[in-house]
Amino acid sequence: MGLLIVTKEKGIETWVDNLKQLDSNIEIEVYPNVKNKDKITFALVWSKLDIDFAEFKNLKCIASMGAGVDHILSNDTISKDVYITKVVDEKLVSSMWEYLLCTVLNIVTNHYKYISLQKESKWEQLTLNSIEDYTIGFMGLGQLGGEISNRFNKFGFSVKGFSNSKKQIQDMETFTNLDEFLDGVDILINLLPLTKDTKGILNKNLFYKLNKNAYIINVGRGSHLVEDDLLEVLDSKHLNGAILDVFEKEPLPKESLLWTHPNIIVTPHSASLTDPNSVSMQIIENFKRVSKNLIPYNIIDRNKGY
Ligand code: OXD
Repeated sequence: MGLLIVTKEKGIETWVDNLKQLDSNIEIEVYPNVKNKDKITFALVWSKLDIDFAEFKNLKCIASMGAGVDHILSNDTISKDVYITKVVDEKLVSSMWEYLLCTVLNIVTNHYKYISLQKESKWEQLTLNSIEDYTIGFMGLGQLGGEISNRFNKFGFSVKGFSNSKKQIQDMETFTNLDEFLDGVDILINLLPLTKDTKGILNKNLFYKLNKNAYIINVGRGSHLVEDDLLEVLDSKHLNGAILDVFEKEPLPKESLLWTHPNIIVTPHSASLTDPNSVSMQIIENFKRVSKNLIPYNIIDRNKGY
């Protein structure tokens, strides 16, 4: 029984140390330096890598290092019998909540606009707004979206939620019809999973259904957004701004127009990051479960894509 780590990102040593501390007998290999492929029963995967999972004949489970699994599902070498799991972790929820709260309050208090005005040494008092003036629309009401939309609701914002299947969230209007959901939204937050149905969902057509001067916050996946459409609608002045944490191509290429657009804030996929210290325990638990032929926790539905 062996565990394989597959990632292009840094931090491999932290994962290895944490996993070994929890199970000193565990055998860990790091892709692509695999001595014995037949020993691997469990893979812990982050980046989209050109790996042929079919070569790992005894693989039982592929665990995402994050909440998203699109990087795994885009690999078509995974047998139907292999479980795919995602991370469910309170720390992911709390860091995403802090990022979004800070972003939304910067919008409400005009801080993004004041930063631009300061660059031109311009003293200009903008209209004072308050949280009651904004309706936030949450796309995606899963573990992150469900909990965080509820926190915004309790904070005093008017909140609407959209999801593929109907969700009940206390004191919140939820929709499965996209047009009904978009009507009246001032700040759109995307936390949808990336599937064939949601790819490109943040497009021109959708932007024009939001209130004039609305903001887009994309913390889902880069491929949800049609970048050229966003630039066009920002320049048409229908949208006021966009805060983007995820991109079609990461790291965002130096020549991307998104870096320099005056109404776009770019952050480097940092809204919420998996903390190996917090998550290693659930990885070990699932590694042990599949070793005993038990179903792992937090498996995703491959047909739905999340
Ligand atoms: C995740 C992410 O999927 O960080 O957890 O994007």
